[in-house]
Amino acid sequence: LILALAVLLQVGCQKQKTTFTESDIKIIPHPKELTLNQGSFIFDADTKFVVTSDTQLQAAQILIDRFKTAAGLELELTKDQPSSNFVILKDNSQLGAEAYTLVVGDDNIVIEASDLSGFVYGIETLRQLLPVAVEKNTVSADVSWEVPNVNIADAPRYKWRGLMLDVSRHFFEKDYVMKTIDRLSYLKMNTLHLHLVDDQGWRIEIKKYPKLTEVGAYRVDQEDKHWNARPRAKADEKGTYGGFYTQEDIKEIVAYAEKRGITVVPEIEMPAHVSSAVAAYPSLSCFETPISVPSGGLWPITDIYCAGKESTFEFLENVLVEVMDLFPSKYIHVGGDEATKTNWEKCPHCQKRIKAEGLENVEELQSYFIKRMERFISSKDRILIGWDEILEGGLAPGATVMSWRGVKGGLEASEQGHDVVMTPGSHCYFDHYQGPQDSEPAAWGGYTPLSKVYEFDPTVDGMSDEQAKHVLGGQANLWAEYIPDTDQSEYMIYPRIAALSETLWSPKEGRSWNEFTTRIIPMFDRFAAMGINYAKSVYTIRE
Ligand code: TNX
Repeated sequence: LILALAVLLQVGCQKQKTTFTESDIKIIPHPKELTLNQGSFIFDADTKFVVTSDTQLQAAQILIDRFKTAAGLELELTKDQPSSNFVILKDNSQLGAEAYTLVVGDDNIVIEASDLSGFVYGIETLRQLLPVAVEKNTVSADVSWEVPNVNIADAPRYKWRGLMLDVSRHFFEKDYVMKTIDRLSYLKMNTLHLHLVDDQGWRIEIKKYPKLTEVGAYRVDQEDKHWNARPRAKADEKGTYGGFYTQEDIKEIVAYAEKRGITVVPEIEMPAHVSSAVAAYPSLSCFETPISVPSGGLWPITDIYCAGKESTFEFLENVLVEVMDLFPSKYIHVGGDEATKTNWEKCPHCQKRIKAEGLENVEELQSYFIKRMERFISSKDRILIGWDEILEGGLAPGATVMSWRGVKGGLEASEQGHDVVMTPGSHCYFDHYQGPQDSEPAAWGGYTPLSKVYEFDPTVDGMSDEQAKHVLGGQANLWAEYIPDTDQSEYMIYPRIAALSETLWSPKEGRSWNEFTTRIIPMFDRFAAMGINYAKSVYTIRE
C-alpha cells in the first residue's frame, strides 16, 4: 500500500511537459545551428547552477538574478555536479571567441564556451527559450519555467556588433547606459560606442581640465532655427541643460559592461564638433574668440581646434591619457567628421604649419592632425578609429575607419588594407524615421524602417576577399539632436537593434525578412516585459 501511495504521489508531482515545435523557438539573433529534440527541462526551486570559475559565475548570475526577480526562485550555485536538475557551465577551449554550445536535455543543461562572452551568450539564449515572464521585474506565479530540449552551436558572423549613443546632444544618465548594456548583451551585441564630445556638450570629467565639464557640459536651452522641429529637452529653472559622467561613473559603466561581454569605445571628437571644449578653453581655437556652448544646430560651426598651435596637441594628448586610463577598449574613436576649415584657411598658426610640414591645403592639415593623434594612440598600444573623413588628405597608417557616408569610405579604406566598421546612414542611422513621418515623432530625417535595417550587410557586393577580411562588422548610430529623453531613445533603438543584431551575428544564408517577422513580433512581448518603450508602429512590420 505504501509503495502504491508513493508511486501515486510521484506521478501526481510530475510536472506536465509541453510538446514543443520548431515554431515555438524564437531566438534573436538566430543561432548558427539549432536542432529541436523531444522533451524539455523544467526549472524549479531545486535547480542548481554548476560553475567552476568566476567567468562562468558572472554569466550564470544573469539568469540567477532573473529567476529571483521574475520567478521568486533563489537558485543555488555549486561547484559539484548533482545527479540531475542542473545547468552546468564548462570550459571548452576548442570553441572560438564569443562562441558557445547549449544542450538542453530532460534533466540537465550544458553550456560550453571558451570565454566570458560565450558563456553570457549561452545564458542569454537559454533565457530567450524560457517563457516571456522571465523578463518581468515582478514575480509571476503559475508559470512553468520550461525550455524545449535543443542542441545549439552558435558563433558570430562579425566581431564588431555595435551601437553608438550620442550622449552629447542630449545627456543620458549612467543608469540608462547600464540598462542599454544589458539589452545589447541580450541581443549578442558586443560594442557600445559613447559619443562623449560634441558642440552641444562635453560629457566626461577630465581631471586636468575641469572647465571641460564645469563650462562645457552645460548650455542654455534655446529655440533655434536649424533643429526647429526638435522636441525640447528638460532644462532646469534657470534654463540650463546638461550633465556629464564623472570618472567614477565611467569606471562603473566600463566594469558593468565588461561583465556582460561589452566593450565601451569612447569617442573624443576632433578637430570639429568641439564648441563645448572651445567654450571652456577658447585658446584651443584659432582666434580664441569666447563662445558659449550652443544649444542647437548652428551650422556650419567654424570654431574648431587650431591645428597650428602645439598647445592643442598637448591638450588632446593629456585628455586622451585620462580617457585611455578609464577605457580598456583597444579602439579609441577620435571623430574627425564634418570639419569646416574656414578658420584654418585664415589662421597664421595653421598656415605656418602647412608650410613647415610641406602640406598642400587644409585637407592635408586635417590628415596631419589625425596622423599625429594616431601616432600618439598607437604608441599607447591602442588603435585609432574615426569617421570616414579621416581618409581625406591621406589615411593614418594604423587607423580603422567607420564608414557613415554610405559604404564608400569603407570600400576605400579596406582597399588600402585598413580595417573598417560599416555604419552607412542608409541602414544604420537610428535617428531616422521608422514609419511615415506624419505618424511618427519628429526625427532628424531619413527613412530607415525595420525591414531596411534587416537588409544591412557590412560586406558589400563586389568586395574582394582581401577587402572583406578587413570588415570588422557594423554598428547602429543614434544621434540625439531629436532624442530628448530615454523614452524616445528606446523608441528609436527597439526593435531596430534586434534586426541589426541578426545581420551582424547570424549566417546570411537561410535568413529571410518574412521569417524574421515571426520572431520579432513575439520579441515585442519580451521588450514590453522588460519595460522598454519600443516602437509599436504597424509600419515596423508591414514595410
Ligand atoms: C552627421 S554621422 C553627423 C552627426 C549628426 C548626424 C545626424 C556623423 C559622423 N556626423 O554629427 O548628428 O549626421 O544624422
